[in-house]
Amino acid sequence: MNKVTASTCCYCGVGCGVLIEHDGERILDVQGDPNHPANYGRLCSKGSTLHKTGDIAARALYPELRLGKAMGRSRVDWDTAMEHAAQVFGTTIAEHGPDSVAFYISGQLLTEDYYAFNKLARTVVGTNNLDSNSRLCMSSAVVGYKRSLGADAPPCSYEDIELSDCVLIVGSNMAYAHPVLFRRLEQAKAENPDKRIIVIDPRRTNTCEIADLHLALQPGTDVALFHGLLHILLWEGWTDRAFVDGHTQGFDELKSLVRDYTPAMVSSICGIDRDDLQTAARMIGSAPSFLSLWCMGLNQSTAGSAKNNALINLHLATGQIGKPGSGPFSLTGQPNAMGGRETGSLSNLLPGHRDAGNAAHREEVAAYWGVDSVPASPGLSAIELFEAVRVGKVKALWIACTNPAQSMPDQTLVREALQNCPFVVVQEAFGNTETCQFADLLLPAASWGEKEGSVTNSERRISHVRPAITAPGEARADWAIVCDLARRLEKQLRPGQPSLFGFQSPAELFDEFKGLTAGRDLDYSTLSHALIDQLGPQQWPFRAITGHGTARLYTDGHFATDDGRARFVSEPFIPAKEQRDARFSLTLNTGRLRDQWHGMSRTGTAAQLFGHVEQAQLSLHPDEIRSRRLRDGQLVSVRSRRGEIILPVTADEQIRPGQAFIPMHWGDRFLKGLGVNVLTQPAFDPISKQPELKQASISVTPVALPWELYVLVEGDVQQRFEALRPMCEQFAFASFALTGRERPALVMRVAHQSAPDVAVLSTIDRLLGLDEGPVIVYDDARRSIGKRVKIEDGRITAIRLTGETAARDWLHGVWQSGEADAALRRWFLAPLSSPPGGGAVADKTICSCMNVSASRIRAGIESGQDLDGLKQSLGCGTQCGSCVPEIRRMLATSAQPA
Ligand SMILES: Nc1nc2c(c(=O)[nH]1)N[C@H]1C(S)=C(S)[C@@H](COP(=O)(O)OP(=O)(O)OC[C@H]3O[C@@H](n4cnc5c(=O)[nH]c(N)nc54)[C@H](O)[C@@H]3O)O[C@H]1N2
Ligand SMILES: Nc1nc2c(c(=O)[nH]1)N[C@H]1C(S)=C(S)[C@@H](COP(=O)(O)OP(=O)(O)OC[C@H]3O[C@@H](n4cnc5c(=O)[nH]c(N)nc54)[C@H](O)[C@@H]3O)O[C@H]1N2
Ligand code: SF4
Ligand SMILES: [Mo]
Repeated sequence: MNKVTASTCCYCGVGCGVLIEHDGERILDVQGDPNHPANYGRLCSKGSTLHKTGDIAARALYPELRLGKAMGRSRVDWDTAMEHAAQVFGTTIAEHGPDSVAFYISGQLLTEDYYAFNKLARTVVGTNNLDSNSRLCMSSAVVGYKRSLGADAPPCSYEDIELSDCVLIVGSNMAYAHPVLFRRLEQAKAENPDKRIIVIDPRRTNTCEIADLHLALQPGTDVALFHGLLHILLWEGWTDRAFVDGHTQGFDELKSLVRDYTPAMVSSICGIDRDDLQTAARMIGSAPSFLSLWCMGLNQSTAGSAKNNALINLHLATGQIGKPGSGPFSLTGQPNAMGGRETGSLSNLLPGHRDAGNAAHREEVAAYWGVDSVPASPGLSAIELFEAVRVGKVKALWIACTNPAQSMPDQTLVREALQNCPFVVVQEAFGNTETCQFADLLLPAASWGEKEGSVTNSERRISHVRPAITAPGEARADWAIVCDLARRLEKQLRPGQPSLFGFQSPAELFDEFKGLTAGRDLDYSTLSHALIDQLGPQQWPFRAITGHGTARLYTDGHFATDDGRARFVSEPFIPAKEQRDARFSLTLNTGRLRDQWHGMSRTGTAAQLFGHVEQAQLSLHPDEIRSRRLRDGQLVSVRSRRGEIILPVTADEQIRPGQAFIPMHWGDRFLKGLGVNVLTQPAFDPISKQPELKQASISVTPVALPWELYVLVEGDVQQRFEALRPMCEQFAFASFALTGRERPALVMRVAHQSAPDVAVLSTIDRLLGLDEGPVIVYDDARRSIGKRVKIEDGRITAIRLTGETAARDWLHGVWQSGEADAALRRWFLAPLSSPPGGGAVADKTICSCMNVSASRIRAGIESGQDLDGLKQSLGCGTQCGSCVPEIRRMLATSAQPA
């Protein structure tokens, strides 16, 4: 009998409720939970394919230990693994002090996992060296809220997206990164076309498809833009003097600062039209309610804190906060970035929205935990932490639920750090991530659908995450692993004292943690897992007396500062650290794709999710491609001051000339090289310590790699991938992807200066099963052209092309059609590998749910169909709706005169 378990999606900070259908052992299907207030049943392309991800062959199943850096890891039992870890950590602490060890954790952990890590670091170990990947994500927003409003609390609710008259989306590509919220906004705009939407982003993203105004500002110039808007608001008298006088502080100083930010100056700094600036100010200044939504375009910057505060200044100056449809609303990235902030899981924080640098806060927390003190010495933030590891100050590093060897900037240094670190523990659900390569001890973690706890989404709403099935192999829940370590360390470091880690369940951890929120801005001390089950997900602060949470903060104009007044923050515009110059003449921007999640450990196991974008690409404006004499699809070397990768280049009208974009998802697995972050810079914001992942200067030069290899093979894709990947180190370029729905296949593309040894090709053939069975072979050794196709039961099951690979897209099509017909045989006998009838153009899947390709949509548009017509005839956009912005764009572009 199948069962259904209500839980949440493990991807983004929207925090959608899901209904997991399962048989107790396997997850069979996922639906949106109609009762969950974050999504009311909707899911995006990632949430709705959760059950198709997480291939067991990619999971970490057993603890593995390496006893010397030159050795491989071997399987051990949990007791041996944990005893070894405790012994190394204990000895390191005894010999070098508590700050010689560190924990690097994640916004994808559950609140209970987070709390356990926190208590362990701050009590038993006695260090503030506990930081999370939220440092790369939300830490500028934390600073922004605290400096302006007094507490790290997003004041709004999702319903404000519907209620607002004017929505400013800045540095956020919601259409891809928070699709279910975008869907709500799209629908609200359709119902009320007077609703104004402004998008501020250097790229013309799909989010812009519903915008009334798009300001394509120069990268990193947001502070100047916000100051410029305030300048106009003041000049036009569009500020709320009564609100400013009654509820804020510091306006005069800000006024004198923004006096200099004249429309002329701002339009020249930001590269935007003066009229557009004026229009934006009018939309904001005249709107009955004004909401802003932002994300990494503001946070990931050396001016991240200043950007956040300059934006919040606009809300304070117009009194647009604390009322329906109004307020500054940061979209959180990860599913539980908020829980991390609540439990104090950045090196400078303590649980319950407290600060590690505040003596009174330290005393409160120490008293609650029943310890003499918690450490006062400042902890290391992510970038500083890896640098301390690299230079040998930190000697034992515990990494959980994050993949720094893919996601941190300046990979060359990060990998040097991981390589040099005497002891690296990686607590991971998937055993093949970039960081796992560096693990001396790999601990298999239970993952989505297998673990219990709680998460807080962007609108402060706490959900109960419920397990559907048991974890595979010997994988254990994160909280349980941490408590196990803590109890073993206690024996060494707090001998004879009662354990602080007697927790038997996540509910017990929650119940202890929540006491630390009592009397604080986020107070949810009366909530419990059981109460959430009874009342549904709740927004903090939560009061037991009323029995419900709080939709909106600061409705009485009283802020979380000492005197109750919000603060204007006056900081000048400072340009991004790296500017274009003669050598590195393009500004590289990085960010998300619609269907991939970060380092792809989960989404990279589902062929369906590669349909939209199959490979890593460098996007440049068509003029830039032309003036550099490049061809669309050509391989180029992309260099920054820190490293190099080789990628195909592609023309993209969304990017302005002078700029470039690479998706953030590719590390060293699906692409040869160290991934996009070998290019990015570690420079960080002085207050939030968040690195500038959105701007790095690069150069782009063509590379000549005439010898090509193309491989497509069905079946056992994970195993084949693992086997083929190491072989690609010898080639200049290699890229992998999955393809196909019913019969997933692995695709590999390689390019090199010259043909490799025949032995290399034979090994590849063996790994592909092309060395035996019904294989058709054509070889022209003189021109090093080779074709091999395996046909079983009339269907292609493996392809290998060498020399040149012009027929690859056509062959992919033949494979997909399932029929190896006469055309295939004719092509085989031809001396060249060009496909019959010229080359087929690679077709991408636009609608992933209904499997509708770009070419079919284009044909529909050419036959005169509009969005509704396309939905009806092709079914595209009728399921999760994540592709609708792109279909709108295709309609809009085709409507333009050529
Ligand atoms: N599909 C998908 N969704 C995700 C994720 C994922 O991996 N995949 N990850 C989740 C996480 S952890 C996060 S943090 C969020 C991130 O969500 P977003 O921040 O919305 O996504 P990004 O693509 O990183 O960046 C957003 C935009 O910032 C723009 N930008 C770059 N520089 C600047 C600038 O100087 N100023 C301004 N105004 N804009 C700029 C970029 O062009 C980009 O369009 O997404 C979450 N959702
Ligand atoms: N260039 C560039 N770099 C970026 C960004 C960018 O925009 N541009 N964005 C940054 C941002 S905002 C973020 S949030 C980071 C994200 O960077 P990471 O945190 O490195 O991203 P993930 O790949 O999601 O890593 C999470 C890991 O946890 C594992 N995992 C999944 N579930 C569980 C579980 O239940 N327990 C455990 N223990 N492990 C689990 C997954 O397999 C995965 O390997 O990337 C940052 N890096
Ligand atoms: S918007 Fe998509 S990825 Fe985000 S929580 Fe909802 S279903 Fe998951
Ligand atoms: Mo993030």
